Amino acid sequence: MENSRSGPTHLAEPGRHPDSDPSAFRIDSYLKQRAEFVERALDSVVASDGRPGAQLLEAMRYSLFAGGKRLRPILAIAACEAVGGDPADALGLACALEMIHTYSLIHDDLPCMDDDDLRRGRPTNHKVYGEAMATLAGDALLTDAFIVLARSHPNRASSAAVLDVVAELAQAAGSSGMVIGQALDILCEGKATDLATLEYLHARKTGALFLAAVRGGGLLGGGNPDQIDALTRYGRSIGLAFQVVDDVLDVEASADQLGKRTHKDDAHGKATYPALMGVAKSRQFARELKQRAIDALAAFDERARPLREIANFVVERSL
Ligand code: GRG
Repeated sequence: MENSRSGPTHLAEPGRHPDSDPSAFRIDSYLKQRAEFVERALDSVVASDGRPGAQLLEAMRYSLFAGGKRLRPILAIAACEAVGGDPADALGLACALEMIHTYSLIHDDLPCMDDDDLRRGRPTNHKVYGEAMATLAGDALLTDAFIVLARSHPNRASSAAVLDVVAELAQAAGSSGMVIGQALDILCEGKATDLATLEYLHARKTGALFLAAVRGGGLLGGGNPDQIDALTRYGRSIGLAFQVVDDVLDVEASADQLGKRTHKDDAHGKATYPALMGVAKSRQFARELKQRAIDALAAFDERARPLREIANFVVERSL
């Protein structure tokens, strides 16, 4: 009988993890190091092992290694470090978040959803592998994500805490999180939508994964209830700020810059922050949200510096 731990989803030994010398902190090198740390782990958990059906793994890896910013996994790791945990404690969650995020992008690009040809500067998954294989690659990434997380063994968290994080991630991804957000996005297309509805939609479609990242990272790092509460406030603000900036970039940036089609929100009749409050006010709102996120971390020490600087990165980014 096949070993239940074999296959492409076993989280291998993480290997050397990035060091954190607070005196030499630079956000760009922090983001690069943590992204590489996650990518090495992803390479081992979604690895082609020569079994029949290798094209499925190829399709999964095509989108997984297409050059994403790895923001959600980095947030999980940064939250874990902020409460005193080791980056490796959040590595299973980090991989799971990126796998779920990648599945959502593959499915979002399908002809039955946004029907996009370009993502992360490359042809979309279904353009290369066909709709059936792209759908299955997304399904497999979503499902395998939970194996990777459930099999992780953080040093500072109990099995019960890992189980809580599994449930929170499922909730963030499913019918009360990202999927309902996507459904609402489709249902609201072409209809008058007010700011409260837009915020409700985005808290689910994109915000829920950000929140699961920072809460999960904090829980796996052994954070106490006050710390998790603060991370929850940080996660809500940063998730919304990310989306406001995403809407602004869709209006202001070029397709070359973003590696995906732009101006599509308007073309699809979607409600956006720039459409409802204008670009300048949207940018101002994003900066207010950044400040709220940073204020939520007031009780944390220097170990929360990456989270504070990520808040700035999310709001000032250009891609
Ligand atoms: C199909 C269930 C299902 C959900 C799709 C997230 C989503 C829901 C659709 C993606 C559409 C979209 C562009 C949403 C805006 C926010 C977003 C997720 C942007 C892309 O995230 P980044 O900037 O991407 O983190 P990278 O490529 O850096 O990983």
